[in-house]
Amino acid sequence: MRTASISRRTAETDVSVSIDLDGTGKATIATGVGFLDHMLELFARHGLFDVTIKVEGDLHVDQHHTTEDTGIALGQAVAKALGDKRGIARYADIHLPMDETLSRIAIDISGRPFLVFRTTFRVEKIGQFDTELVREFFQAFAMNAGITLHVETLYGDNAHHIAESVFKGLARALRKAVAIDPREDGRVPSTKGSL
Ligand SMILES: [Mn+2]
Repeated sequence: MRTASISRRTAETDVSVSIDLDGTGKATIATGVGFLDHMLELFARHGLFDVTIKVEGDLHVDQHHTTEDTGIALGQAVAKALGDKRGIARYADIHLPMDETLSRIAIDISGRPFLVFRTTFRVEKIGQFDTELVREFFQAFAMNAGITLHVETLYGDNAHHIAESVFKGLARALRKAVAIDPREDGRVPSTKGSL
């Protein structure tokens, strides 16, 4: 079973995450940040991951710690669920259109965390959500999942569409990268023998 649960408590947040990489897209998300919940529900649905996330964050400060720490815990859960990464496809990429926006996401489940993030927003807020927190989430996720993650929005205008395109793209690319490739026959997909 490729499942994992992570509980992470700091002075700023208390985060619980469970994930099943081989799920059906079922999401039970309550971060206290409506827009983040929306993005994480998309992530579960388009990844076909079953995801449960509960966060008690210091939202009286702002949404930064809650967003970042959710990314940390979700990344840790993905890494734990992947285990020794036997049999996975490892690499995947996708172009994800959302109306006028097009984003490209490429993933290597490498064990070498790295983020390239070439997505910008013309506005500071989507509703109550600070658009700069999209990058914070991706940074936290990539570092803690141990993946090389390249995100670029090739064009786009609407901030909600841009955010949605990168979250859906992350989900769709990750879904392909974690998929079991029968031709790997349970081997770790690296000439080094480990990832
Ligand atoms: Mn939407």
